[in-house]
Amino acid sequence: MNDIKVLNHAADNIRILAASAVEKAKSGHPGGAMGGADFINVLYSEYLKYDPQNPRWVGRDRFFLDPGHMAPMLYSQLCLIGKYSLEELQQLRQWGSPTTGHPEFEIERGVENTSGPLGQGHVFAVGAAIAAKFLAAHTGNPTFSKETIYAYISDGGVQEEISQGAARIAGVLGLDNLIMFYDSNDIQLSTETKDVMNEDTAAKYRALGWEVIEIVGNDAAQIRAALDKAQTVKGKPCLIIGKCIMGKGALKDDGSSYEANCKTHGAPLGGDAYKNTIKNLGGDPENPFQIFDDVKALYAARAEELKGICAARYEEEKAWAAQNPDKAKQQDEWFAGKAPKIDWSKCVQKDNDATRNASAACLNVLAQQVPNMICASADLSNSDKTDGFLKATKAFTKGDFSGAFFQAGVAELTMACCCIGMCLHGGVIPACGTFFVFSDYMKPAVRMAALMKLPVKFVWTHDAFRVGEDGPTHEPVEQEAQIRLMEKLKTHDGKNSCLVLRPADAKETTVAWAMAMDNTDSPTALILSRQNITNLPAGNDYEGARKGGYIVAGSDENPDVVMVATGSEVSTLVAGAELLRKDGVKVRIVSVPSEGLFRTQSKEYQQSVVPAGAKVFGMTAGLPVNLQGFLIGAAPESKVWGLETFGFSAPYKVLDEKLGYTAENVYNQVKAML
Ligand SMILES: Cc1ncc(C[n+]2csc(CCOP(=O)(O)OP(=O)(O)O)c2C)c(N)n1
Ligand SMILES: [Mg+2]
Repeated sequence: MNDIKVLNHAADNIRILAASAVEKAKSGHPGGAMGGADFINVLYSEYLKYDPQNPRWVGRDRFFLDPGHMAPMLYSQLCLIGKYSLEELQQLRQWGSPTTGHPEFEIERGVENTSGPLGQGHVFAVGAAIAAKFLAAHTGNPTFSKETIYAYISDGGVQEEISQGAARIAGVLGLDNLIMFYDSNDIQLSTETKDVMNEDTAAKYRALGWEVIEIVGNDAAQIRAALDKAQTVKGKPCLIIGKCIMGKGALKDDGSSYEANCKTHGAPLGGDAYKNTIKNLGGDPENPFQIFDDVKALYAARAEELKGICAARYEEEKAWAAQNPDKAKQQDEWFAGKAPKIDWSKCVQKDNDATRNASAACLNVLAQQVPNMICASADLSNSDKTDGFLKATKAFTKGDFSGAFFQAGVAELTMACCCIGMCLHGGVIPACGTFFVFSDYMKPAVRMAALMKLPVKFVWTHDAFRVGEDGPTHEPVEQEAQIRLMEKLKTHDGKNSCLVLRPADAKETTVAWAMAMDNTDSPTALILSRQNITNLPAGNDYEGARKGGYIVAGSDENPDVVMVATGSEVSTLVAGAELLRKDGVKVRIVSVPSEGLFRTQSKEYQQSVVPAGAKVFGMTAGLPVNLQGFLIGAAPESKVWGLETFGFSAPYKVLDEKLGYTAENVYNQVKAML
């Protein structure tokens, strides 16, 4: 047992480092970091099980930070365990520095998730806890049952609506491998918490099925007792509510208390206030970036302890692997994150089917062939057709994770963040479905998945106004344009941050799913139709979809017009082309499931599909902007037929007529161009 005095000294050390890093950067958030220092210090010095030599150890405990603005606390803590140097800490928020303004996912450095948008970080922890339960059930490796997922949430995260979904899911599924610390410091960015919040948070979480422990969050002994108790809780997740003091130990320039003050939330303490604070905490304002000797000794001793802890766990893992060599090999493959091998010949598509049904056929194959895949739906599985997956497995229930389906309830953002958390945990491949129009509720998570390069699969059906009778609330118009912006947005290594595929018929859907499974670098979105779609012409080379855009079979040589579309509009163009050909017009049809991917092909290839100067006619059931990229360099007569208003409530065939998504309108529009 460590001396409480040493623990307090270490927490003060974190406070000094955090406040000093912010002071040096002249920007950042010292107050929260100083208040949370006691908890994170007790966690890392006595509880968190990880292998300093092997940061990717699959059975490690994981720490998910929700309030990314508390980066100085995390970096200072990780400094104490040698993951960042004191020099790097002094470079907080500077160009090229690993100590970025908000933490960015980097397992080697001990950062398990990117955080910044409040609320998402703790939901990643829920997803990771689900993944650990799944892996325990599906591999039998005892290490996964010993893993604890820790989350750290603050007032902002509790206020974000997503916390409701996360708490519900964790409670329903009885995630007793999840321990969350709530840094309840009564202060937030611009107000005191009481001005915006009067809930009984402890009662709320208890009502949702959590064990709740309430403590003084700056008392190391109470933190230790709470963590001890939390480890013993069975059948439910545990919340430790710590009443913390914002800016603990901070003094103003006149030497009076600067604690519990909003001003310390997001600005350096400044000048004499900073100096007084560092002195008050036992540091040297002239040379603040130091680790105290007793703190070094504390963490050196913990490193030794961890050696023993890890050695014992590795022994257990080895014994399991020796008895289960096939499973052990499979587990290694799962954690390597490589694309699984899939025999797509087993996927039989019906002719002229809706692409959501085609997706169900793919998902059924995946459920049978990819044993580490988890599919989710936000209460639409029979409509978004993720039930194709469900039919081959069963849903998770409290205490039983032997299935592979995650019924998320009506909570799209929660579902998406849980899937991200599963990816962050590693070892599993998550997919999740809902209606495309409700992707609006998921965009913040898609962005985080894209930023972290996580291969979550988003399945969005009911892709256009042909939802029909449900009316404009359910008819996506601008959603495709929104999500395709994520295809234009690149990661720092120059790759598209997202792959967005809207396949043109059932068979192209199989290729799209194959592409989604092959894509291990970024999230993939599949945009799928509710209504049936006539197959593309016989002999179509669907493999062309892998280039993002390709010429559809039956196209004419030396065309008078190049017609471009995605999804179901491609078959509308094919129907229109028949009428045009009767008039002697030569037509090329191009299916572009992903313009983003198409733009990564060579200029020659792009030109071979849509030549410069060609007369181009685009058709999209979304905003015209979806295809306007194809007008660049095209003949001036070129145009895109799209939808520029909200949708309407009517049977979809009526809408096709009224809105001009017919062979006749294709004919008329193109004739007017020629
Ligand atoms: C989704 C989201 N909205 C707004 C912000 C901006 N923001 C950063 S911290 C913060 C207040 C957080 O208060 P709290 O969680 O209590 O942190 P503390 O002030 O205690 O450090 C806000 C509004 C954000 N980061 N994410
Ligand atoms: Mg707060």
